[in-house]
Amino acid sequence: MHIDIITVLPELLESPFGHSIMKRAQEKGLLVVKTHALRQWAVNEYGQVDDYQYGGGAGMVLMCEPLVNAIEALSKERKYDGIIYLTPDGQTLQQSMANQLSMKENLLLICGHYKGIDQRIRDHYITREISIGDYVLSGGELAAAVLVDAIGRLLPGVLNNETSALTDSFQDNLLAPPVYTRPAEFKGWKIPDILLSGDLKK
Ligand code: 6GU
Repeated sequence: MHIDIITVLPELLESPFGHSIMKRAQEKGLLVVKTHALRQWAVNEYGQVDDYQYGGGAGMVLMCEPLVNAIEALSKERKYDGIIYLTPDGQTLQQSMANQLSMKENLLLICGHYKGIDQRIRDHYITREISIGDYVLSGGELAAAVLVDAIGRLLPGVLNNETSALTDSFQDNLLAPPVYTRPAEFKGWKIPDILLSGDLKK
């Protein structure tokens, strides 16, 4: 799977995919994540990508032109199965949505910032709007990181048996049981006897 991310803050997305399972998924060639700084499509030499909103009101809005140029440039490289805008007023991310998206080949994620992006981009390019919960973040980057992690770990071959997604708490809508590791007693706190019984089924 190939995921492109357009952002005004590529630095914010350097670390989330550089460790653990996301790192391994990329090393195995199962996942490619590329961030693209929106500023390379700025409208002037000052690197401008945002402007005041019509009608007044506080906060800047990401402009049409840099976003259109970014989307068009990246769309020449590959055909996207979805152009997703991360926004707090989008559809709330759920496991079923992650499952569905993990079956796509190419995704383009757009991170909003400040007051968001010009509505015309949403009207003409965005195929899906996703939120990661009912609270407001400063930008879509952290939400994009959450989405990519949720999708990436589902790609066939990314997880091994031990970490299989099929036993995840939310995969079957059941809560996972509590887990313990050695020692069997710590500070007088004992693990449940049944775990020491040697009976795997129980
Ligand atoms: Cl996708 N973006 C922002 N800015 N805030 C959020 C969010 C997204 N999801 C929950 N809060």
